[in-house]
Amino acid sequence: MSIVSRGFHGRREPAAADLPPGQYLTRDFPVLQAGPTPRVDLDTWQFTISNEAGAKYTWSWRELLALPSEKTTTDIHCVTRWSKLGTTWQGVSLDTLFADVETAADHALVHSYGGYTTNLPLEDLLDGKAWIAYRFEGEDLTPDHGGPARLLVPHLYFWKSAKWVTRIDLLNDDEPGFWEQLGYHNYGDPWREQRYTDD
Ligand SMILES: Nc1nc2c(c(=O)[nH]1)N[C@H]1C(S)=C(S)[C@@H](COP(=O)(O)O)O[C@H]1N2
Ligand SMILES: [Mo]
Repeated sequence: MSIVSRGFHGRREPAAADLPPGQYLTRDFPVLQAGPTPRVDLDTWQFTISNEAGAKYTWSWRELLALPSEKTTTDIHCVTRWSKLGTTWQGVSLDTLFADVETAADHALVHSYGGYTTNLPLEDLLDGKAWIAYRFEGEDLTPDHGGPARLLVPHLYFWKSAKWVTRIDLLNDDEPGFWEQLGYHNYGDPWREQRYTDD
């Protein structure tokens, strides 16, 4: 009998159908990032949406926490081929943050503290598909996983889920982010195995 129960966190046993092509299952939570973990002070933390006309919508940490939050349980898929099933997050839906934002733009470029960027279509941030997440498995999100708050867009490869998120620029013309400039796919759908530019 094993002392460590596989069902310890209440996760279901995975079915092969839960894994996108070329992915393997992991139960750890690897830390992947291009640079050091930035130190982000909650007193000066800001999240801003900037529309294509330059209008800015900004929230302080206190204002973010005052917004209605959601809990979501979802699978995440890293382009380096690990997938983690049934992860539970809490945060604010981008639908809530975009409620009063005036825009006709189609593209978003997400910016993080530390300079990381990633791009995606604005529609992939809306309709219940993305969150600014600040809790993971019932605990405050740790700095190595993007705390105090990260973007969570689980239907795309996990590099789109920018850690230490601070700004989303809405753009009329698409602009590639950090990994997208370095040869990763512009969209990154794990189910279509869109890893690299020409996939
Ligand atoms: N700011 C920032 N966000 C980032 C990254 C990064 O380097 N910097 N790496 C991305 C990549 S490639 C992955 S797989 C996930 C990893 O998140 P984790 O370290 O919490 O597992 O963060 C994504 N978000
Ligand atoms: Mo990644």
